[in-house]
Amino acid sequence: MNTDLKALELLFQRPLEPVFTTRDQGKTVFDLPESFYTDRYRNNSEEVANRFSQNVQTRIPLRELTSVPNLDFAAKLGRKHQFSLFNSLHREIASQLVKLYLDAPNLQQFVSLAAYTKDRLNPVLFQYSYAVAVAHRPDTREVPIPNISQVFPSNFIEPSAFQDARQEASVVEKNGNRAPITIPDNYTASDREDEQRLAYFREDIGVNSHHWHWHLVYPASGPATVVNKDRRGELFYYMHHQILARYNVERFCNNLKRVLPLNNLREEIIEGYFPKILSSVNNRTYPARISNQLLRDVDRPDGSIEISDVERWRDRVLAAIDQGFVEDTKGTRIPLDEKRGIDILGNLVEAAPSLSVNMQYYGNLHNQGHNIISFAHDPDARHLEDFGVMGDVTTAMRDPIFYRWHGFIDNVFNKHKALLPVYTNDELSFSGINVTYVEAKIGAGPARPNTLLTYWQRSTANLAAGLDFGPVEDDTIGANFRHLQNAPWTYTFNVTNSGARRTATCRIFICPKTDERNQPLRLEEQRLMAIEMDKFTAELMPGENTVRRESTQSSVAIPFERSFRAVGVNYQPTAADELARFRFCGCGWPQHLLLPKGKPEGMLFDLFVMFSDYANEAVAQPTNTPNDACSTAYSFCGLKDKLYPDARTMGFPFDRRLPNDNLTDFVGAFSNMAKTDLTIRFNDKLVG
Ligand code: CUO
Repeated sequence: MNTDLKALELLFQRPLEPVFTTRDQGKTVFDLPESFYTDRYRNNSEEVANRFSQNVQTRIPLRELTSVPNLDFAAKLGRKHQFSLFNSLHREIASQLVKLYLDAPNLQQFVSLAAYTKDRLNPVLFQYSYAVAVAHRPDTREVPIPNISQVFPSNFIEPSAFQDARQEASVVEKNGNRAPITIPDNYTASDREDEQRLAYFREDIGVNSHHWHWHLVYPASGPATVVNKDRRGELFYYMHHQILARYNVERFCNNLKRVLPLNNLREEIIEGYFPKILSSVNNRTYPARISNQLLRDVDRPDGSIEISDVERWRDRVLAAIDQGFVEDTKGTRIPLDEKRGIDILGNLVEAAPSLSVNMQYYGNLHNQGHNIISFAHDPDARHLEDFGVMGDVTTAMRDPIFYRWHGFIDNVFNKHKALLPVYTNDELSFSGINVTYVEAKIGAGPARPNTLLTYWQRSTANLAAGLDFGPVEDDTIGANFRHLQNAPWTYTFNVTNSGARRTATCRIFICPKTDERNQPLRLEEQRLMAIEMDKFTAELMPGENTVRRESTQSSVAIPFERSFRAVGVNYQPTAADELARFRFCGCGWPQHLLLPKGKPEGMLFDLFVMFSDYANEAVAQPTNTPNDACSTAYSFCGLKDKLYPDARTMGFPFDRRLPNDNLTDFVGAFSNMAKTDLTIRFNDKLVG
């Protein structure tokens, strides 16, 4: 491998250690120009360099910088401060840094720039901006970006596990002999707290790293090439909408009622949250929020927010939705129509400063909500506490309040969608296509059709990249944790095509049938909680067709290995196609949570499938876009460097009101749709 590319990969490792220490399991060290050493080490740079170059196999020489950057713009964010993408100041710093990295004239200069800046910046800021740059530079396509849980594992696991990890690393030197570190189950609260029933979902490592990865692929600030992606505002709505749908359904599975959206910022927040995870930059646990906390105006050195600001923005956004248009800075009205409306709203509500049609007027609704909530415990910094988990995309989904805040945001979008015309027969039908049979069945054996299974599993993932301790010869530390799992299944659909050969888009959803009290849900409720399971194209020949699809092929999920793939040269595949897969592929819902938990006695869902006409939905991609092998989770993450591959609005057909009162009537009215009862049974055992 090209040493520059290797160097880039190694810069993800050991985020808190100076750049001159060894990497790659002690085998590699950078040969740094004298000017790269920070003041602290400059006087004895030779000694330092000698110390770390003993026993190394590879030395990677780095070039002098052709121009040394002025990093004053980043000085406001100290090395030990928490970095937040929701904070406008931090986002602005990151945006400048990303630009600096993207502007590096060639690969060698980019490597040198990254190495030079690494020890002069807040480490989380560095890792984020660096990852965004690696993901977007055309000459770094081959560099794998490690999962955030591997770079900053302490943001994901219970800290007492780290003591074990440290001990294990110093006592047991050899790679294969080290016992994985066990992360305890349910460590954040007792069952006295009802919300704890959802901890397996909120605190899942794969869920949180997906969310981090999504915001890495779709940053709200930065150079236009990075921010202004096809339908990003709509995707912000849709990805978070699906999280809410999944969370609400998961609540039903655990006999809890739907999330109460956080409509009133003046009311006490019932849900407390004590995260018990460490921040890597300052070695302190994330602050907690006690139960029944009242939100207050935030007035801190790095930003002030008044609750009344947020309320005013909310009212303006809602008024715009009711009127059906937004106004840009010149007062020009831009309609919130069926196609573009949701994209405009997504960028405006989030908000992405360069894409919001009028940031001054519609404000920064979603981000500032995160911030106000994240400082509820210390709004004026009198206790010198940093933000809670809601302040960081890496950790926000752990807190029950995340779902209440995003429940409110989702309702804003849903109000817009509800005002659009009901889908017409023309839009919903596909003439000549008749779906006659629907089935989902586990494995190839004699399993009962339409009964799917979930259970607990323990898995081990290597979190070594971010462990800045232990003998350097060996960077393998496994973290062993419990997570939900599902038995893989196969869908089978029989479709009769009475016309010529056609291409169809097959859309699969599951909808809950009843709420937590076993009361039947109306179609209008079901559609808002419809969970997208998969979407793919199928060729339909004249006559009878059988369409089969594996659950593991889902367009929303990525396999466990990809959520938790190991980093480092040793783990990287060499074959070109596999290497391609290995690239920027960490975005995607974790496969092990593809299916809601269900209930021990079985929980009933509607399994819904729709075949629509691909001719109306195909998207012509710009030519010369590189082939990207890791596009399997495109429903939530889009395609790298390409247009979103489905011309329908996201969530179709459930994103708008439907012409019927219940799902049976709806499906009955269209031959290109079908449904069946699906039971999800949860086996409360640890399997495998
Ligand atoms: Cu992903 Cu609020 O946007 O956390």
